[in-house]
Amino acid sequence: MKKLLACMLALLMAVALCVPAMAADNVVIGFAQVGHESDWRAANTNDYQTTFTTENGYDLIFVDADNDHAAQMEAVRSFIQQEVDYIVICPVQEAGWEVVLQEAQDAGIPVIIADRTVSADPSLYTTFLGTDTALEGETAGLWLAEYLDGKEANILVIEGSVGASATLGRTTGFNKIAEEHPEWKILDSQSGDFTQAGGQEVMESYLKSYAGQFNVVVCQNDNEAYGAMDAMDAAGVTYGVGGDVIIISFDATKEGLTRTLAGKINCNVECNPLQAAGVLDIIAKIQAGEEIPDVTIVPDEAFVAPGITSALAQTMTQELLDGRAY
Ligand code: GZL
Repeated sequence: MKKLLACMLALLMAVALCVPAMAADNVVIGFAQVGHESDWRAANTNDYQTTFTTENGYDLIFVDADNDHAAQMEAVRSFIQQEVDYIVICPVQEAGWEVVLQEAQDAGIPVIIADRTVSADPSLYTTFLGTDTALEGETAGLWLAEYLDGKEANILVIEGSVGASATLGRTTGFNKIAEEHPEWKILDSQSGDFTQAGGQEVMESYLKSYAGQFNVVVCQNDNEAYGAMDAMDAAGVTYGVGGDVIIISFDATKEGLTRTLAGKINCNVECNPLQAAGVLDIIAKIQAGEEIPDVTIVPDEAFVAPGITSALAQTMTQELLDGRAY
């Protein structure tokens, strides 16, 4: 009998060691991430996973929705069933969130919308933390106006994922400035889905339809810019400082700024992915019963290639690049 009890105890201990520890008093967070479409997203995911650790008193239940809105709503419903303490959503798309946010609210679970916005009424979620993508789009437009100084622009746009607030914001912001410039023409604007493959595919199509007709390509993230560069390289079209085509990109990731420093990207508008600390601060305040803001905007800046001076952006240097956190 004693031997049997000893074996059972050893077995129980072995099982306990295999199951990742979810300490009883840790704060449990359900995190519904957009997917893994870009370098920016990888940096954003890593930031959450290295911030909300068990050692820091959190248990992060992470779901990668692979750019699928339905999968993301399913993840949120699973968090509700698991009775997590908080839900954080980086929404794939802006629309279609009313019902599931109401379910989370009915379950008494605070929801933090992060990175991208939703069109649902703000009363349906606790707070938003992210960047101002419309301002990012405006900054890109204002820089182009400064750089062209009255010259004509025939512009091709490679948009981000359809329906994503980052796409909608950057497009609205850039177009607001473009409308002030009758010497500019936006020839086309299609989605590259925030991926390198998407950027290459759209650029290949543009090179067929608009060969020799354009002098500016606006890529709504760095990965699309890399794809566009691949397509232009294959077609023998020059770009960047001293090239025939001006490239504007968004995100200012390490690779994006490396290519900006190399003069391949003329202007790169930052979108800061390091947002987990801000979300943690909000959760800590809620835990402590403190007031929290309805909206927290993570600040951005812009960068330009060497040889370009701008009142709107920093000129890239190796020192600046070495100091970048992502
Ligand atoms: C912007 C973010 C966007 C990035 C892309 O806030 O949602 O999604 O610009 C990413 O790189 O895919």
